[in-house]
Amino acid sequence: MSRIEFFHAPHTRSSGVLALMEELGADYDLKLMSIKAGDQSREDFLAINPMGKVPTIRQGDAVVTEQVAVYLFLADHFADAGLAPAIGDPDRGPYLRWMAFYGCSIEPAVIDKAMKREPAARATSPYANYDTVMAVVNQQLAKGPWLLGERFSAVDVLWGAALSWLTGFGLVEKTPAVVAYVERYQARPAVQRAAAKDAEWNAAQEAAAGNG
Ligand SMILES: N[C@@H](CCC(=O)N[C@@H](CS)C(=O)NCC(=O)O)C(=O)O
Repeated sequence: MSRIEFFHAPHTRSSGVLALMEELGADYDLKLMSIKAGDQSREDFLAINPMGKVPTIRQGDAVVTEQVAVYLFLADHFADAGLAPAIGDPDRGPYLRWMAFYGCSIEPAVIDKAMKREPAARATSPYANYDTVMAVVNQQLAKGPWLLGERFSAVDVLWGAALSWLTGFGLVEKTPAVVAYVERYQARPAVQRAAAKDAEWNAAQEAAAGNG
């Protein structure tokens, strides 16, 4: 079977996938990119992901893009790590629900709010409205410790990484439930290893660009 190639740029949405790789103990070929240097717009990368976005995964000719698909794919591929409830497991449905909720509801809601864009009418909007999204998220996180209760899974890496940057940029309110969840996520050794790698790569890219 072909090896997994991971196209990653430090301090971006692919940083969560880097943390997932650490959590999974995954073996992969790193393709390090710099957003500032414009690597995402290079022809050779656009031939793989015409959206010019990270995270991007390639295994042989199979390309996986979009965070939710990437997390699902990797957690299933490295199933021995136990971060993906299997088909038939009662946690599988809620696991898929919170994966999809991320891409379909919280990201569009938060970006619309940050850009001060009025959401579409409730009946048409994919996420109802921002306040409803955040109320539902907070209610779930307050049950804790993880989105599936006691069971930590790949969906927590997606949400932990996202809520880290969303609260960091002030795009999501730091409620007690959100803060406690982010703290639990950031305390994980795998997440800390990924953050250290990312910081090192980011510093190297800055130095190469003459900003170091
Ligand atoms: N829909 C994509 C969004 C990924 C995304 O926006 N990635 C940003 C980094 S945070 C990116 O690659 N930006 C480069 C660019 O658009 O030039 C996903 O869910 O993976």
